[in-house]
Amino acid sequence: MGGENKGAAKPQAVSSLCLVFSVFLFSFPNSALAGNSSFSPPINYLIDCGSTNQTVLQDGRIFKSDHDSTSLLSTNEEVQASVDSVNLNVSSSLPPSSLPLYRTARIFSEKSTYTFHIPKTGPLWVRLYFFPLPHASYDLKSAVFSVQTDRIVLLHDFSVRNDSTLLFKEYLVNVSDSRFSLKFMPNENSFAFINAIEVVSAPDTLISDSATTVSTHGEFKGLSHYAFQISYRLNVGGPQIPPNEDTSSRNWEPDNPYNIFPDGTGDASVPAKSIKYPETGATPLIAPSSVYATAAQLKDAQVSEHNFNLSWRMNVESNYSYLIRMHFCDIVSKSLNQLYFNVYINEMEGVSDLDLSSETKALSTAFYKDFVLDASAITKGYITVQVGVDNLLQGTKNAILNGVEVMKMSNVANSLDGLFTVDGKYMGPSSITNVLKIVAAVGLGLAATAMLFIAMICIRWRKRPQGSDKGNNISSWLLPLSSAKCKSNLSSYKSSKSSGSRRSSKFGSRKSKNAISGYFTTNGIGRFFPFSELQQATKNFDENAVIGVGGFGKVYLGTLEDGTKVAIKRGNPSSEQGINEFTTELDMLSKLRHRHLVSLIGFCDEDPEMVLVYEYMANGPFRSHLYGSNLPHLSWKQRLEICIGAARGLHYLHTGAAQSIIHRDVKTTNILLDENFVAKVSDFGLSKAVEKAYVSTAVKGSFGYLDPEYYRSQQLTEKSDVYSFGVVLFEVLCARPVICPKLPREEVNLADWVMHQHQRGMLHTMIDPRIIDTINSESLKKYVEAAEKCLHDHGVDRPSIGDVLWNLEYALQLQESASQIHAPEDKSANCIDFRNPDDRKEDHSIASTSDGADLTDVTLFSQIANFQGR
Ligand SMILES: *[C@@H]1O[C@H](CO)[C@@H](O)[C@H](O)[C@H]1NC(C)=O
Ligand SMILES: *[C@@H]1O[C@H](CO)[C@@H](O)[C@H](O)[C@H]1NC(C)=O
Ligand SMILES: *[C@@H]1O[C@H](CO)[C@@H](O)[C@H](O)[C@H]1NC(C)=O
Ligand SMILES: *[C@@H]1O[C@H](CO)[C@@H](O)[C@H](O)[C@H]1NC(C)=O
Ligand SMILES: *[C@@H]1O[C@H](CO)[C@@H](O)[C@H](O)[C@H]1NC(C)=O
Ligand SMILES: *[C@@H]1O[C@H](CO)[C@@H](O)[C@H](O)[C@H]1NC(C)=O
Ligand SMILES: *[C@@H]1O[C@H](CO)[C@@H](O)[C@H](O)[C@H]1NC(C)=O
Ligand SMILES: *[C@@H]1O[C@H](CO)[C@@H](O)[C@H](O)[C@H]1NC(C)=O
Ligand SMILES: CC(=O)N[C@H]1CO[C@H](CO)[C@@H](O)[C@@H]1O
Repeated sequence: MGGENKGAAKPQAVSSLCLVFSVFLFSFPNSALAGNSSFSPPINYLIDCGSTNQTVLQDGRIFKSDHDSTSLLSTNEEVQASVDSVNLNVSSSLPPSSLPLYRTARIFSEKSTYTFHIPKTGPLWVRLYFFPLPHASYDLKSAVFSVQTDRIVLLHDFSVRNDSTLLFKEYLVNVSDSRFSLKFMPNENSFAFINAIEVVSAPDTLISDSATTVSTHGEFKGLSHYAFQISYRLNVGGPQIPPNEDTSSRNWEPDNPYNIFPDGTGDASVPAKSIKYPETGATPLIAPSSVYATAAQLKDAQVSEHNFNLSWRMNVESNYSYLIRMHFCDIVSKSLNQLYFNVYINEMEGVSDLDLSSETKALSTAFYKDFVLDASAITKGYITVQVGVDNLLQGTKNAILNGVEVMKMSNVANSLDGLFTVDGKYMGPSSITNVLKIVAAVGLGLAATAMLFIAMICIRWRKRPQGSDKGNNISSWLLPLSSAKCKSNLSSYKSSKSSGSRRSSKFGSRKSKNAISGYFTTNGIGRFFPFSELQQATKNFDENAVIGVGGFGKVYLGTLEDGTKVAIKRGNPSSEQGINEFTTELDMLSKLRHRHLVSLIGFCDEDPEMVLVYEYMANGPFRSHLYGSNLPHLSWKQRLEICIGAARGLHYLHTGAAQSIIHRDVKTTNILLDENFVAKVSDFGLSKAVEKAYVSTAVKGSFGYLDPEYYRSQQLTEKSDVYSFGVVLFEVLCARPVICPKLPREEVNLADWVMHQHQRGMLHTMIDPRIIDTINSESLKKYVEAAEKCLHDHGVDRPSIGDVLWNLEYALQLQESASQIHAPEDKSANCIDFRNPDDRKEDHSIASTSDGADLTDVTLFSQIANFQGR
């Protein structure tokens, strides 16, 4: 772990709400500050882990909470209720100057993954913030864990033992996939934590492929195949340059702590404006002009003695190679061809007679040089960088250095911490070879013992990676959570259910109903309602309170004593199907908790009444916002967000619970919208838990949405839901009923007709005319592509709902980025007040919490989504 970067976090005062606003209104995220030379990262994920609110730093950067980043990052939101997500409120134990990011943490007791969309491949900064906050049930100082990307091990068996140190780790990784994941893997019997994460694009030109090898002076090729950890980044001869003043949100430390003979060093500086960049070579993205505008040089007295090196020493970890980048800019000479000096790294000559004049052809012009220092050349645990007078040549006796960066390079195991690969394979000197050596030395007599030893090693060996992999694979989305608790309770419920003969009487035997209520009480999932309370809540089931009718009976809007509005489903005792659906729904909902599933508040089972009580969804069914009512129409972005929410709910059903669950009745009337237009999937009356790969069952579902394959074969799979969801997607795009008997025969069925029209290139004739002009064509393309795949005849050809979800999110990003490009005023003007009301409404639907997060969603979106605008 070394001493690298400790305490590199820079001081920040607490930002008050007032400050939040002023920062927001009058300054813009880092790129804007840097003016012309700015780089707006196409990927810019800033996450304050474990916080409930977004966090605005003084420099204007906004870190979103990982709870409400759901529009950007997919979440398995089951985690919200979990003990693993803990908000820590201990501002007292932190240095007052520390970044607010350190004030909350998220704790993982199992392997957990953050997954990010990567719209543009290339180099990425990955920045991690750690601080072991005190916590009642977790001693974060004792946490031991690993952190990995898909290919690179960033931290292995890592722990933060010192609770007076803020730890900041910065990496540069190359990403060539459209997804990037960051995995937190606790060691056995331990857990992991993280305070904040940045995943931000780095300029493509940042690292070129070649450098000079210090020990051989040869060329080192293939740098782009390495991952790097930033060990040091020094602005030599000048002050700290904080992230908001850098072109790529980097922090540059002052060099004093590393200067070995500071007495011999004089600082030089010029105004940053006077720094020029050459046509080829250094650019503002390599280092901002403020780095080149300051330098260390020899003090006059030392110059006259001619024999003095300026020297900096930085502790590093042995057994890694390092990329060392030195920045030069001749701001000390009066004219060209006066300054010649030597550059040494670990007492080896890096460059002799470096002549900046011939490199840059002008004074005050930026220049940098990359060196690779081989692991074998680091024998004492540090790197020394020196510049010194070249006594052989004429000119001024001086030497300068403007900046230096030291970056650890990934090793044979693709690791930046240890010799284990991401798969847990050990790449060091083989321990088995060692054992064999022992065998040879000790002789045959001990061979058997040694063999045993080998066997043990092998067994441990096998166990390790598998065990660490298994963890939890509920979903690839952000923050998966164990469903173990659910499972154990589920099985007990299952057994009690099968032992009680539920269908023997109208509502099942008393015994099974007791089992149900017992289940609820032990789990605290729902509340038991006395029937009288529900009578009161609905004014004795007043017909005027009816908001829907289902197979089992009617749904009423009720108001509980505390004023909470709820939807109350009252079973119809005369309907056998109703009872079945009723029990299925109770069964399903009691094990499912997800932000995008309508949740059950409680129930009542006073004979003969059986009533379910749900959260009330103020905006009703999605369909009524599409057609057939006078409600205002939804924008394309809102529709996308609702579809994404519904897809997430279905994805959770298919993959998130102990068993895969097939909804079987996906349609726009079963997608309900809450007061913020957050979509929730409802009506589990027909749902089936899948025990085996296929379930053969009587065909049920809704006409127009029904999977033709399921209809033919009666084999039910998750892909039937995917089909229905594909129909929903076209219904949303076209805003017409899926079956419309009044139309000419070939147009009656939406799914058939839309595919037909699409094949003829006539899709535009079908699109909802109210929004057609606002849909970005790329977004539309992606969306239609996804919808079309869902409607494949054969289930196997259809994507999983997870893939559909992914594509919808991508379509949303494309729409977002397009609106940023076409409406630049939205970006530069502040995003609160000058937008039209329609747009503002959309933002509310993004914000999943009511705490005003919509304010910043806009900016964050513009940063994240603006990947086309470069
Ligand atoms: C921005 O930089 C480019 C070259 O880097 C230059 O040509 C242009 O004039 C600059 N624009 C402004 C507004 O400074
Ligand atoms: C979240 O932010 C809102 C308003 O910005 C504030 O009222 C609330 O106290 C914050 N909550 C927390 C937990 O900091
Ligand atoms: C944190 O704790 C302090 C007192 O210890 C309290 O005043 C403050 O409201 C708490 N903040 C949050 C966000 O809970
Ligand atoms: C923790 O860090 C502080 C400051 O960095 C240092 O003074 C102290 O010795 C460290 N404690 C341990 C146990 O390493
Ligand atoms: C890293 O990215 C560069 C371009 O950004 C690419 O040429 C190179 O092949 C990548 N390396 C790896 C290992 O993916
Ligand atoms: C400067 O450092 C190099 C390498 O460490 C050394 O060979 C040289 O003698 C030093 N020069 C002076 C003047 O000390
Ligand atoms: C470096 O590697 C060598 C041999 O692989 C090993 O003996 C040594 O302990 C390692 N050093 C460190 C600091 O890990
Ligand atoms: C995790 O899930 C992915 C995709 O769902 C699958 O390919 C992979 O094999 C799973 N891993 C484990 C360890 O179950
Ligand atoms: C039977 C069973 O495992 N019940 C458990 C259900 O979950 C609660 C708390 O999560 C446990 O206390 C019960 O033992």
